[in-house]
Amino acid sequence: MIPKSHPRYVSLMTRDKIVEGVRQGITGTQGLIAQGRGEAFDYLLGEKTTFGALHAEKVAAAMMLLAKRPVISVNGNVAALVPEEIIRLSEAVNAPLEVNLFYRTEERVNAIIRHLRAKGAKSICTKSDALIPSIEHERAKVDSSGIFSAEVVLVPLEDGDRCKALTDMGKIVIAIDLNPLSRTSQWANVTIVDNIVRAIPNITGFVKEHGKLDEDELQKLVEGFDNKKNLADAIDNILQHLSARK
Ligand code: PTJ
Repeated sequence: MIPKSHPRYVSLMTRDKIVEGVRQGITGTQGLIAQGRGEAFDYLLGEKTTFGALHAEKVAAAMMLLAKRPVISVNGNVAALVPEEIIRLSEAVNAPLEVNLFYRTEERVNAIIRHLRAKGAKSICTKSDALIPSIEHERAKVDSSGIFSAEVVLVPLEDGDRCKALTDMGKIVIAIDLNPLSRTSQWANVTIVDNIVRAIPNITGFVKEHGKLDEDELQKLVEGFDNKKNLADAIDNILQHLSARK
């Protein structure tokens, strides 16, 4: 048992959630490696939400509210780390959840659906009757009334190929990825360079704030967002954080 007074308490508890996800058959073993990579970037960013990430989260909230058909993609890491939080966001923006795995097995897809339902999720797209064009085999499978026909897709911890394929389909892709250099980060329309455990509650918070805004006001928040600049700022944040530690 890790005491709350431990200086790395939050990081260690997050790690435990991923380990528990693997134990429950929700998270893939590769999810442990992904979490380690994420942790390293989070460390370089100072383990806090930067001003740029907060802005991207605000834009993401507006985009999801503006979308007629937003969908939230859930993988094994997301299901282990932020199940309640992702359900809350899904309800706030009226976006169904869809389990979409990189290392897909039907067993794990069903385990995640059961896990989300047990946590209270009501809106989950569960068919796998469509394919993302140009993606090979299992990880191309999606729901025709979910990701396949969505206008805006939130993809936390996505892989680069699928992110590109979704943008090629004309969708607006919002990624959450602590690595500003990843192919996913580069391909997405909006990249939130933040830890998912902070990003999801922040987006939901902005959705609540934006609730009072009309469509034109939401549109103004979205207009002019430049993802290249957003990513360059994230790299600057890392450099500044490192220089301050010299
Ligand atoms: O459950 P599955 O089968 O869909 O598999 C999910 C993983 C995440 C294992 C799979 O998509 C994968 O291997 O992803 P990658 O290629 O390792 O990419 C994950 C990206 O997410 C990396 O750029 C990490 O830096 C980033 N990342 C990891 N943990 C977090 C994170 N970003 C935000 N918050 C995190 N907690």
